[in-house]
Amino acid sequence: MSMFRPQILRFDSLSSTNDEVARQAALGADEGLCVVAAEQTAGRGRLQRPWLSPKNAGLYLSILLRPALDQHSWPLVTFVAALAVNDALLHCCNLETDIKWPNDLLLNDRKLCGILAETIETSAGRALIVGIGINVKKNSFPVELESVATSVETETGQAMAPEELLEPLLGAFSKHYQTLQQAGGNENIVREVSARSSYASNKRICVNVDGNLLGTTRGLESDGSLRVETDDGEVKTIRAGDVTVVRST
Ligand code: BT5
Repeated sequence: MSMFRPQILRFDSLSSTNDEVARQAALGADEGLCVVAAEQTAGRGRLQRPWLSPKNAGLYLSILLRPALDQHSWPLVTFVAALAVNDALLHCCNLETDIKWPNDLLLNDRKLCGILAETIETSAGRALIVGIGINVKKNSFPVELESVATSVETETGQAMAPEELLEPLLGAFSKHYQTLQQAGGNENIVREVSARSSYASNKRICVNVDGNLLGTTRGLESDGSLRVETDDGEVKTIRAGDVTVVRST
């Protein structure tokens, strides 16, 4: 089992912390490299969607991993990151976030954090980059996103420096990453996520696979996939997708 030892590099401004980690990984950087930027000029979400990252408003970081894990366990590293952010926000800000499958943390149904995991091939083998964006200050997103986004400051009424979250986050990341690498790791991580997620079970959702799939969530598989029961009773296993809540009328 590899021990996760963070090595932090800080930048004033980057296009995207994931891109900088990819660049360094190609040069042979080790697991544990952690790139933090005060702002991102081209922060990304999934499917090339933007992640708005104004200067000193949020915590923007990416972690390089070279997991000695079975490939099918790699998606669970996104869960490790979600648990770490959930821990850090609880300990630093007393905020209890809801983990929304597969890669968001919500408060009052609004997004406080997004996670973007990407794999890349390097001469030292396949590597995983886990990017994390947390809205800390009120100005971390524009008014247009107010109905879907929130920040630590919005929720607590208190402004804090984004960097204050970094050490607790990395400490928690290290702990959960270790759990993932131990016997029964997948099941233990999935159990933790399920306990901190209102989305894992009995949530009416719509997910954008095969057009739009409507159903009720029925738990997580040990590889992190989401089980969804459609209205005709069929249970489907979803590996990736965008989930929206369906409110009963
Ligand atoms: C995500 O994508 O939520 C993953 C975001 C990952 C960002 C981190 S920051 C450090 C690292 N470097 C990067 O370049 N990225 C990572 P997705 O689920 O696709 O959500 C993207 C959507 O969230 C956008 O289409 C917007 O609607 C919304 N959005 C953009 N900026 C936001 C913000 N600051 N707060 C809340 N929502 C935002």
